Amino acid sequence: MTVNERKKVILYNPIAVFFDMPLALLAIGSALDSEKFEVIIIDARIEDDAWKAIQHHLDEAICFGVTCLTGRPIKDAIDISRKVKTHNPDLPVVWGGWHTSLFPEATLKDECSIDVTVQGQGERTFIELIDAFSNQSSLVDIPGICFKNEAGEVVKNRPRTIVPMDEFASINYDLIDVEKYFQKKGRRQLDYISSTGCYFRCTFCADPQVYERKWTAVSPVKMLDTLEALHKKYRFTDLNLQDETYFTYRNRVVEIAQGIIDRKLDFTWAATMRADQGSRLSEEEFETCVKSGMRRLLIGVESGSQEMMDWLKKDIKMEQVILCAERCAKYNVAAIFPFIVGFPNESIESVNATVDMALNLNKQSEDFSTPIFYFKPYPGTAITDDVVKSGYQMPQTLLEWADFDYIGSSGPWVDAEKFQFFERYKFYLKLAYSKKKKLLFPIQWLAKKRCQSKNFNFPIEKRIIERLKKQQQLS
Ligand code: B12
Ligand code: SF4
Repeated sequence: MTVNERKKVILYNPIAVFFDMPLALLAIGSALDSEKFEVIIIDARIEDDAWKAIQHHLDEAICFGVTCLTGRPIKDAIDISRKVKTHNPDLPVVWGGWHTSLFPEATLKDECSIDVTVQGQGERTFIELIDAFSNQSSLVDIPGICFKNEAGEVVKNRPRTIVPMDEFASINYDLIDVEKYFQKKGRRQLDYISSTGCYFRCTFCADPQVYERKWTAVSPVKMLDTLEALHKKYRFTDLNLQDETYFTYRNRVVEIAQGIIDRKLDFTWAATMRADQGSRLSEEEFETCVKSGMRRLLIGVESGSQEMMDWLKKDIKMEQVILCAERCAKYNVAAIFPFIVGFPNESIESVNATVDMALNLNKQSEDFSTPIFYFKPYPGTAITDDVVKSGYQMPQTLLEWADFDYIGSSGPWVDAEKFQFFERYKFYLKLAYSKKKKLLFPIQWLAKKRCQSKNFNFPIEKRIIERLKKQQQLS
């Protein structure tokens, strides 16, 4: 088969915030045999006119694949899928990703432009789907999908067991314009994911439901070979590891860090760390990570109250968070410690503990930040299942899920007074403890006083700074 005879597979990343590389599409696109299929990734965040770019390939395509998170991306994904179906009614439209993993059948029932939804890990499933489309064979034996049969009925196949990541082909970043992402990000930062799933059981997270507390990862040597080749090719200066829990196995992480040092790969890296896993690293092992370029960690704390952490089934002790913070401060590693407030029935003591913990962490290093989110009942989580049982009404249709982002809102369990307090607290924490700028010194001093006394009345500095920022954005 010549290159021109290859069948086209179009993959679409809907409009979203930030410019993380479309790792899901890269993963499923790289899994296909490049001798037989030409994969075209169209990312609405990058393309000036995504629909025009899609149309260009539509008549030669054998499948249109879409990746979709719950929330706003759904709206754009529906619009584009409908256009594709109108233009070419026979072209199979496949949706995969977190939303269809959580709502296999409902997504198909609600939207007639979608033919197949994929659940969980997609690489093997997509290979089998594309083979079936190109041979016009049946979908009944493909695990991990839900599809509409010829009678229009929705059929859910058996689930697919997680496949070890080492069995997959390496990711082909040439499927995207890497330089364009570097430009949009404003830095030569490569996104990469080295593991799938998670062993833990946090009750606010969908991972336990989607991956059934299973985990698989690329082995250290394969990962190092891949990173070395990618570094040579793209000259990235920073690696953004998107794994849910990168530090799952201490030996693996240390071997990779040591490999980066030995191979003299000159880049920094950032990853997510569970505090229990971080605290099990010896100081020497932590130092090896630092030497290999570890520059920033994201350590989910969620609450300043141990009782609340236990209720969330985080399986993390506060002392472990404190130890990780001390290490980061000592070795000048930046850290983001996200918190969540506004869980259903959260006590005032728990909220206060979170407020104090965030302040204490900020005091430890100007490279620490403590974003505070408001709890939103994302689907597929144990807490959401519980609130639904006690009568909480979740969105019912795919279109309603598209409106489910609450960006900028306080979520269902935070009243207006608390919301105002936290919006001010977050602002003053950031102002007071972020890197010191000489000019801002008096304002930072004042902001510190405000945070310590929790007094945010008459927030004149906030208004002035926000107004100045708005003017800057306009000009
Ligand atoms: C990068 C990222 C983002 C990026 C999105 C980039 C993009 N492409 O649009 C940004 C920063 C914008 C983002 C935002 C948010 N995110 Co986010 N994010 C991630 C993260 C860290 C990595 C995603 C990724 O690239 N994974 C790597 C790829 C290879 O895995 P994957 O996406 O699961 O894809 C596999 C399968 O799902 C499947 N598949 C996926 N798509 C398709 C398509 C087809 C056709 C097929 C066949 C298969 C398939 O095959 C792939 C390979 O196995 C994940 C956690 C994680 N590690 O996955 C959270 C995660 C997806 N985010 C999550 C959440 C909650 C959010 C936010 C709400 C956070 C917040 N508080 O604001 C927001 C809002 C999302 C929105 N509505 O827009 C949740 C999922 C929620 C949900 N139900 O959708 C996750 C799982 C984190 C978590 N454990 O809670 N996020
Ligand atoms: S929050 Fe993190 S550690 Fe907890 S279940 Fe989700 S992915 Fe795993």
